Amino acid sequence: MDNADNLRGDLICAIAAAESTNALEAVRVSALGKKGTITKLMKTLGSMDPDERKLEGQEINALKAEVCIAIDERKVALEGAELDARLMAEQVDISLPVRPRSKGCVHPISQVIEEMTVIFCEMGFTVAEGPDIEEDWYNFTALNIPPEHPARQEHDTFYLPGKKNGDRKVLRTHTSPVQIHTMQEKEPPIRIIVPGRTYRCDYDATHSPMFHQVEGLVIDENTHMGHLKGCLIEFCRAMFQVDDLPVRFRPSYFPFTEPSAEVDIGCTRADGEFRIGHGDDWLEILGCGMVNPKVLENCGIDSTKYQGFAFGMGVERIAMLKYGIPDLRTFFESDLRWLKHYGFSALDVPGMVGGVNR
Ligand code: 2NM
Repeated sequence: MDNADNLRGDLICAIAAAESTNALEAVRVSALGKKGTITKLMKTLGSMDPDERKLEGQEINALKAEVCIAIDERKVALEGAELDARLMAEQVDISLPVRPRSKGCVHPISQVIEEMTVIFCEMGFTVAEGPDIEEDWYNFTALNIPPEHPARQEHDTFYLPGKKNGDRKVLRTHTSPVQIHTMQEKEPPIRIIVPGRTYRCDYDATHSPMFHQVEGLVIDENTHMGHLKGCLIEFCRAMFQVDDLPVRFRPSYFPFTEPSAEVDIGCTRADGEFRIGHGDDWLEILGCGMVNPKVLENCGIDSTKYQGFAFGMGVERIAMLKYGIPDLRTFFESDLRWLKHYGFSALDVPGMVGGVNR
């Protein structure tokens, strides 16, 4: 009896004094383990006479139950405190900046598409996308490109294996099929730009079989050539960061626009140095025009009510001019040293507020 009472006092004190779950576990083992004090006390029951054993047995079982409850309660308290301490110690400051010397970087093509997107989105355009594999009708016919047009020839277009010529699929040769889908599906006003991969069967120092385009389309009730000029002059100046950049519209021909023009920007080529801006030379950077009424009608748009303009440019060419990259083929060689040299920090996100102009 005395034994049990003493033990109760000692154990309750030890449980309360345990400062950690580990210390508490040690107390539990010292009492309830194989060689524990309570276990030993249990073993003394065997040598007692039946009456004594009954009394002592109840006493020891009560002690055991009391100690177990005290341990459990202490355990809950200690685990809670330990979790709180760990949560405090393991706090992660998610506002910390990324380590500046991170390994990856942004490919110049991605960077330039992002820069163009920011400029046009500031003007109220939204981004539209579509599949790389298209039907012949969306890539050519709807765009007023006749069956005998050279662009349709086998040596310019990647045709996918198909049954009849009429329903064979192509790798899109421009992103214009996305404009066709948009005009079919949406009521004007339409203001979209379409960045994406395009494909032509051509490979030399200035042509890659896969390349990138950004095209744009505006359709509204009173859209005219003045809107086209203002929009594209503004784009050229923002893109090349020259406020008074000379921009020239030269008459041209595309089946999908009438009238059509090619756009040149001013540049200097003196003593092997090349600069965009004022100078006595011109550099072609994009094609544009008023959307041919036939194209509008092909898409179910009433050409007596709506007009629009469209434009298209090659992303690689503009990236080469803006960032002084001399060889087109290097864009697609996945050379990590090249990428480190010409690539952009993932943190250098273009934006009109201090972004494009950095
Ligand atoms: C260019 C040049 C001129 C163009 C036309 C269209 C559409 F679908 F509206 F007819 N999309 N893109 C276009 C016009 C593209 O790229 C040099």
